[in-house]
Amino acid sequence: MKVAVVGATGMVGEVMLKVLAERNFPISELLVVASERSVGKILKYKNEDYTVISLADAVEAKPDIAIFSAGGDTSLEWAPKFAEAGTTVIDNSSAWRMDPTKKLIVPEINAKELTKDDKIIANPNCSTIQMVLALKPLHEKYKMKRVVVSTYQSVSGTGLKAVKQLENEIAGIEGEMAYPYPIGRNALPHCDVFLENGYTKEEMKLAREPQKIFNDRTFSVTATAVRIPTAGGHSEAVNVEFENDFNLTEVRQLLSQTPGVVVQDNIETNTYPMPIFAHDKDDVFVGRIRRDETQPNTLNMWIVADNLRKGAATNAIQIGEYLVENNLV
Ligand code: A2P
Ligand code: 11C
Repeated sequence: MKVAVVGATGMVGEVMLKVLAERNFPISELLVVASERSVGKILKYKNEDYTVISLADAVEAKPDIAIFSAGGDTSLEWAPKFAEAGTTVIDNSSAWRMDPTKKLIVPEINAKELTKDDKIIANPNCSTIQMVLALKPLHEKYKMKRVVVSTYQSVSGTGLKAVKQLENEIAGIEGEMAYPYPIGRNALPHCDVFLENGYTKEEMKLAREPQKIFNDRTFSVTATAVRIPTAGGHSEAVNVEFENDFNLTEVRQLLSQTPGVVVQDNIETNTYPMPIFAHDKDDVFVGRIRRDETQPNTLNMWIVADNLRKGAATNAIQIGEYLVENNLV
């Protein structure tokens, strides 16, 4: 496959190159693409040097697959140009996710929807991916009615500038601010921009994307998204009400048997998911599994994943793997 990584110099782009190499993605030619500012820069892939090229040159090269993580505006402008040239675009931005003509894919859940005609495929938001992966086997078995999620999101989700802000604060250095307030020793109930309904865009991604991924509008999700001073890894407290009752042993069993999900749940040994355990891993970790004692058929759990991996790069590359394995590119 001729593969382009668009946004290769960015935080997610860097992880994409790493994950492509780790998984030995079948690449015959690799194009690393970024803004004009970075053209000519050298990036490493499998210990070899690759020179960053522009978007225009990348379109002309007609790659089979282009994996984008270069922001929504770049995707809106350039994904259609690649698609027109015959390239299949897997886009990690929020640009196309809710477009009814585009599919929103978590491979373990709905890759079967993909066909050769899907030229722009959307990768869901990081905090959505880890939540739906854990909810999938439970929804199939007990049928979800309502989900209440509160997130504890790392600064890496915002990008390099936010990582730098946290590092500067820890080192006591004054520098550029990515957030309107300090993030060290703080918690900001403010991820992405505020919308007219009083929610943030991140909260509305969590509310809307799961229905599209499950192709099911019979359940609803409400969210509060909070930024915390963690370098990497998003955590979520998830409360789910089901139509049907469950038993906790079976819930743990269902989750343990789900590809991509790892149960870490033993209060006797203080075993529960944390960002420091999830770091650099592709799995989604679930623990603190317990019954909500305030109402029937309701479960509480704690879900953690590396937001740059399963939440972004790994999920996008798994979509690419599915396309290749099923001759869809
Ligand atoms: P560049 O490094 O040249 O600015 P992050 O989210 O970590 O900031 O990364 C964003 C990625 O998207 C970077 O690789 C960045 O390239 C790329 N990017 C940003 N704006 C554009 C643009 N207008 N055209 C192409 N790539 C872009
Ligand atoms: C965050 N979820 O941590 C974001 C980062 O819609 O893909 C990714 C933004 C997106 O703030």
